Amino acid sequence: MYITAKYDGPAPQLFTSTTLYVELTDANDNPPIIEGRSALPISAVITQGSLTGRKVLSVAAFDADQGTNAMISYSLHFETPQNSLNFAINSVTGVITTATTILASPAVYLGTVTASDGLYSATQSINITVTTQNTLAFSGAGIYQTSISESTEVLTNIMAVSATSSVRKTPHALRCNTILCIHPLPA
Ligand SMILES: [Ca+2]
Ligand SMILES: [Ca+2]
Repeated sequence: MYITAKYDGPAPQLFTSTTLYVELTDANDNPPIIEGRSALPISAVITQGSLTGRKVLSVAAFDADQGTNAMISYSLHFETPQNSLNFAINSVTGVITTATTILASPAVYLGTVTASDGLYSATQSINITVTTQNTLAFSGAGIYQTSISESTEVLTNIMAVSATSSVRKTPHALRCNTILCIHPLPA
């Protein structure tokens, strides 16, 4: 913009002008906004035994300001503080990963992700469910041995083996019993 000065004294009248440069700087007047923010928790499911560094979920936010006023830092807090030992959030990317091998199961972790620009912040609740890993194992060492006579009749039972599910233990064990038989050779 231009500035003009005018001399109103006795003649002659005088004028002079100069240029004024004004730099408009950004003010931090916009809060971070979480993309797809929901009043309900964002849910994720992982399996018991998930190793350290496994991606669980991510939260992203944008900010309409510029420069440092739009720089967002993410943090993660759990309702039960010691659960923070199990998960970590990348403060720059908002990606949540396991921070240890997840052994607890079944379990539900309730937490809140905060996106902050240093002045304003936005939050999103999260819900991480750990499901039990179901494995099936033969009883004992899983190695079986027996002997039969060469004259054993066809369809004679020679041995029973069993396997147990890790999910359904006693008294409601899921038990699969298999009878090994001698079958006739295919025609
Ligand atoms: Ca901002
Ligand atoms: Ca601004």
